[in-house]
Amino acid sequence: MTRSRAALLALLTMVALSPAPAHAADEGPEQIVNGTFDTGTAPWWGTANVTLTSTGGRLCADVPGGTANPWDVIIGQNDLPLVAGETYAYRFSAQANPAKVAKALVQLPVDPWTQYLSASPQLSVSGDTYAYTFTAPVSLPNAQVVFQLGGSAEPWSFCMDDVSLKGGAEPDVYEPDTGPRVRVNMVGYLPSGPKEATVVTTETGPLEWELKDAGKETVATGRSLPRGVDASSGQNVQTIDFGSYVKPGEGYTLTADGETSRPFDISAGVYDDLSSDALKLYYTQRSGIEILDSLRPGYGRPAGHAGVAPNQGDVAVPCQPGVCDYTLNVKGGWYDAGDHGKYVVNAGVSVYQLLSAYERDKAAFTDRQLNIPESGNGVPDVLDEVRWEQEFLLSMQVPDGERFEGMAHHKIHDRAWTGLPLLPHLDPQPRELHPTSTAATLNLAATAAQAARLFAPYDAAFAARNLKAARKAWAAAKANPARLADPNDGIGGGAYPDTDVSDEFYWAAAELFITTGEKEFRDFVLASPHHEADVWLERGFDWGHTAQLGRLDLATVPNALPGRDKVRASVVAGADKYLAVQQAHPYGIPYDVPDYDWGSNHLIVNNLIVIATAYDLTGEEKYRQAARQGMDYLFGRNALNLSYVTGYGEVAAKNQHSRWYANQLDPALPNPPRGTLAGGPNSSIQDPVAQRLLRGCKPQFCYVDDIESWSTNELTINWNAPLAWIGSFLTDRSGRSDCRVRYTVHGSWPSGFNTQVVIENTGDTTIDGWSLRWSFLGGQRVDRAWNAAVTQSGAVVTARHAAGNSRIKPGRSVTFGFLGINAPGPNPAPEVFHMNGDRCGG
Ligand code: 9MR
Repeated sequence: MTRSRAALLALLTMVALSPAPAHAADEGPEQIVNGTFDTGTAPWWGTANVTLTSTGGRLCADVPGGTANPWDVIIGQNDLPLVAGETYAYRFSAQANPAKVAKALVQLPVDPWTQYLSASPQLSVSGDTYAYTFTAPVSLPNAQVVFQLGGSAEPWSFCMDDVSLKGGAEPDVYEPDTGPRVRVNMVGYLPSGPKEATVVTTETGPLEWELKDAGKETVATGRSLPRGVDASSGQNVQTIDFGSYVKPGEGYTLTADGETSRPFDISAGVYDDLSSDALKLYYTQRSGIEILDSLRPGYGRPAGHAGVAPNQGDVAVPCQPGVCDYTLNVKGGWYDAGDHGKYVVNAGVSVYQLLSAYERDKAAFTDRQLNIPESGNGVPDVLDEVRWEQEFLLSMQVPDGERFEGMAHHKIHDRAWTGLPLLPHLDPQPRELHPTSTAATLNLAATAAQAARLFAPYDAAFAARNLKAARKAWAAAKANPARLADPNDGIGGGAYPDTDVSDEFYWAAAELFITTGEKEFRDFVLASPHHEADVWLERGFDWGHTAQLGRLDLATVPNALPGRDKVRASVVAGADKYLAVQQAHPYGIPYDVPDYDWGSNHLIVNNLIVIATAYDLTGEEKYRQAARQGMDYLFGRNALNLSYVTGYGEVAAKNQHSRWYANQLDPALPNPPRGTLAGGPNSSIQDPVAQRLLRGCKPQFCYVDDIESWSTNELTINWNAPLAWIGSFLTDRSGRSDCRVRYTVHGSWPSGFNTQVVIENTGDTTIDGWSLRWSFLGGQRVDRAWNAAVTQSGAVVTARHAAGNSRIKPGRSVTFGFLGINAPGPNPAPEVFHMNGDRCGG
């Protein structure tokens, strides 16, 4: 909140303040969450100048001296519901050393900070208990309780316990509306994909099911499979398999146990827009640039943090006091999530995954795909969008000649947390650079190495700048291998701490090796404990677990690592593990942990990405089918009967936590754009809304589509990135075709190379006319070709048959060749070829 000011200006509309006792109110329901501090200090917050600790079941803080006003130091809790006319009993015990007078307030959380209770308890060294009553003059869903502790010349210590606000209405017992008990993928099923649904029922024997078309005609029937009680939901469930029905159509429903599912489609196009929609979020997350309403109707807004008041950034951002004495221009980049912070480690994993989606299938990402300001510049839009963030990452690197030169600052954000809603350009908080960290530095090294090879065909200078920054970051990380982010540095922005950065080292070395082919990086990769470890955690990978990123790229991007077959096999082994988990799960989720993590939805997608990669590596259909099936969970086949992607499915999340897509708080603002993934169920429910509504929840139920539920319902750049990746995989409808390609570099010299390509027809019908497509790793170019017409766009090369070799009979082959122009860096043979749209081999 813009918590620290303005209390002086507040209109004091205190109502009926009187000393205890307060019998009636005392018997009312408790409104404070965690007033006994048995489980740490959440969801209590403090201003940037105090650190809250839970000591011996109390909350304590060292209050700094030298502040002028009571509101210069605050500890508080938000989102307390008040009901007009109700009388409340407010109690707490507190202690001060030396003795002090504090202010205890119950108030409006925003300007004019109207106070409903204002007391000035005299705190003693031995400690006392305080009790007050007041009657609320208004109904309010989000009052705040605050202790104002500032105004003291000397420092002092403060402790409190048993904070209680009783009275008002019994909190509603929250019952999510979960609709019909037959749970389907509300977006739809691919005709050739698996088709399963889940029925929640008390029945333990098989149930009859019917599939009906839009005209209510029954088109298929069968019996469900009892699965017993599912631990992730606590529900007795059965599964329905209607995979044998393949006819495309809209408005199908499934009926079982007297319940009819929400409607769904069967269509080859169900995922056609998913990747683009997921990618479009990044434009409206941009910092430092005006968002044009003409490109995103309803989402236009002025540039945020572009050096225009009331913003205090990001063109010349100082460090936190004592951290550095220079300023950096770190304008640009994407806002991380619903806050205005920009965090290098989270940016890193996001850039990685978007570039990885592009690198997997370069031809699928085109210019003009995303309707962004750069559309039409001849560069695939995804690269333009990623560049917006990568430029920011480069700007976070410590300049030459400064201490920690070459390292990256861990993050830049507001000095104190702000409230909702708050458009980026209206954020008045001072912005600060936080210390450098090894993890951030390695994220920069990894993504800059990736960018160096992927931008090479479009902007050689930018590619070279990235490679230079990557090398410098690598050297700086090696020189400072254990500068860890402070886990307590979480005021005004997330901490993103990580105690083990050996996985970031492995990932960065892998990217640098793929891009340069150099021995130093190869040796580092081979010696890393992560290289042969089983990195496939059941919980998935994320910004803090990045060995998997290196492993996936070493397996899929052409490179000359010794023992690469084993790397590829290890990805397939990981996929087998997730596949087994998914098959055992009655909801088909490749994630089965006793407590769901923060951002569980993206962890699930990341496990699906491992499965999808196994399909790319082996061509085995079971992996593709499993990747498809896993999406059902996100789109409604779940305990809440909810789609977690905005705009997808009949009932979908739409109030993800954000300061600017804050329609739930201000109807003049939009909801998050179509294609925005919600964080999803989080068993730890750290925010007050979730704590009030969801306590004791089974994992799948630990979610609420409320804008204030930041621990279950935020949107982030690192959650939409895997969604964009898997969306692209799902739209890739290429089958495997009966061909084999041998690509041989016969000779190379400093400026060029000579290549022969042999296409063999491994099927039993004649190929009549062919077009072969592949992508170069870096900036290589085709100069001239023979026996084929070869064209190139960016990294994507297309070779079409010549007049005399258009037909390839079964068992026969054709040969063509070309002279290529070398780019700096290695020139390994491409590994993925598409013939007439379908992937060769399998
Ligand atoms: O996604 C992050 C999650 O893995 C952590 O457990 C959590 C607590 O540190 O923070 C999450 O990241 C948030 C970040 O701290 C601030 N911006 C919003 C992020 C998503 O909620």
